[in-house]
Amino acid sequence: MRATHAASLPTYDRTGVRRGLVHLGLGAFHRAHQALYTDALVANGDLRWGILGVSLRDARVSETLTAQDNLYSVTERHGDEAHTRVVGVLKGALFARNDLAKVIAAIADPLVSIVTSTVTEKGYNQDPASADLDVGDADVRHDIENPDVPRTTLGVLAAGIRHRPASAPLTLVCCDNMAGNGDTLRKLLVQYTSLFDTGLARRIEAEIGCPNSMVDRIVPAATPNSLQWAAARLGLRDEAAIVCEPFTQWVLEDRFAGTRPAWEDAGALLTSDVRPFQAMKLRLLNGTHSALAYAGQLCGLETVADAMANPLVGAFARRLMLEDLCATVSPPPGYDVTSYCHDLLKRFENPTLQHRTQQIAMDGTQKIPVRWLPALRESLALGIERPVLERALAGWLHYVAIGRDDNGTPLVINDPGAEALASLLRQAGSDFNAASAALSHRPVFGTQTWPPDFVERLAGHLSTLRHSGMTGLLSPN
Ligand code: CS2
Repeated sequence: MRATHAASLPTYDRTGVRRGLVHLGLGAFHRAHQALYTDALVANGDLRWGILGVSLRDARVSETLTAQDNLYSVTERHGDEAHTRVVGVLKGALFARNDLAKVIAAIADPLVSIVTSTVTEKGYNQDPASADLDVGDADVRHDIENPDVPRTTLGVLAAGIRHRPASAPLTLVCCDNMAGNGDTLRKLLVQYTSLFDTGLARRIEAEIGCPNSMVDRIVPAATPNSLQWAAARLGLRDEAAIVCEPFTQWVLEDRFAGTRPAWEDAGALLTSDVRPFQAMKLRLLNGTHSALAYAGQLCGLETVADAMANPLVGAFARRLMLEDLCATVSPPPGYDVTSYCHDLLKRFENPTLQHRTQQIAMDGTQKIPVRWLPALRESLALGIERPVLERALAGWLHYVAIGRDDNGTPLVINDPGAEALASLLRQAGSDFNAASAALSHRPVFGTQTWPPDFVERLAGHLSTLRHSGMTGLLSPN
C-alpha cells in the first residue's frame, strides 16, 4: 500500500518484525485498539510483537488484509480534526476454518507469549443463565468430541495450548466487554478442557495468565461511505480502512505468565485491579450506548450522534447516565465520575463517526445483563427506583417483541437470543404478564425474584409503549 501525505506510514522495517502475539477476532475494534498500542511499541524499536490476526467467523477480513499485505489505515476523527496512520504491525491474517493447523501452531509457538481476543460476548459460549460453559451448544459439543479440529474460540485456544511446550508461559488477554472478562475466560476454558483432558484443564488453571482488562474506543463498523471518505483522504482504496474516535483507553491487570509488550509505554494502564474501571465503563458508556441504540432504533434515528441530537432521546440518555447509572458507580481512585460522564456525552455527540444504532443494538440478550442489570438489581435491593433505567429496559423489551419502530417500519434484530424472549412477550396476553414473563426468562434475567412494584412499573411502561411508542414513553407527561 502506498499512501498519500495525509497519512503517517510505518517507520520501521516490517520484515524485521517477529511474531509475538496472536489475536482472535480480527474485527475493526482490535485493529483500532490493541493493534495500535502494539504498533507504537514496534515503531519504538521493540520488534518482538508482530501480530498474527485470526478471524473465526468470517473469511472476508482476512482475505482483504492478505490482499493488502496486511496493511490498513486508521483515521481518528472528531469534527474537522482527523489523523490517519497506516498500521504495519500485522504479520498475517488467517481465517481459522481454512488455516486451522497454522492457527494452532501459532498459539503453540513458544515465541508467542500472549493471545488476545475480541470475539464478542457470545464468542465464549457462556450459558448466560448459569454463567458456566454452554455444554448444550452444538459447536461446543463438536469441539469436545473433536478437540483437534475445533470451531469455537475456547476450542482453538485449548488446541494451541495442548501443543505448546509446558515450559513456555502463556497469557490470554480477553478484550471483550464483560465484567471479569479474564476470570470468565479462564473458568470457561477450564470447564471446557476438563470434559476431555483433565491434565490440560489443570495446566490451564495453574499456569495460564488470564488478566482482566478494560478496553475503550468507539470504532464504528466500516460503511461504503467511510471507505469512500478514507479512499479520498489516502488517495487509494483501503478496503480495511477504519474511521474511529480519537479517544482510546486500555486498563489491564498486571498478571502475565511470561513476557509482555510494554503496553504502558504506548499509554495503557497496568494495574492490580481492573474491576472498578470495568464497572464504570460498562455501566456508563456501554449502558448508555445500548439505551441510545434501542431508543434510536425505535425513533428512527440512524446514528448515535442523531440520537444524541434528538431532544427526547438525547435528554433520556443524559438522564440515564448522569442520574440513574452514575449513582451506582464507585469510580476507580482519582476518577471524577461526573467529568467522566461529561466526556462520554461529548464522545457520543461526535458528528463525524456515523456510529449506527443498529450496530450497537446487536446481541442485546448478551449485553443487557452486563450493562444494565447489575445497576438495576443493586438499586432495587436497596429499595431505590431507577425510573430512567426502568424505561430503557421496557424500551428494549418492546423493541424485541414488536420488531418495528414507532412508525411501523420493520427493524433488523440481530440477536440469536432475542426470539425466545420475544415469543414470551408476545404470548403473554397482558402487559403485566408480559413484564413477569420477560423477567422470568433466565438467560437474560437469571433466577432472582423481582419486587412486585417494579414489575408493575415495567408493565405500565410496556403499556405506554404499545399505545404511544418510545416517543410516548419519553415525552414529559
Ligand atoms: C458498543 C461498544 O457496540 C456496542 O455494543 O457499546 O462497541 C462500544 O462502542 C465500545 O465498547 C467503546 O469502547
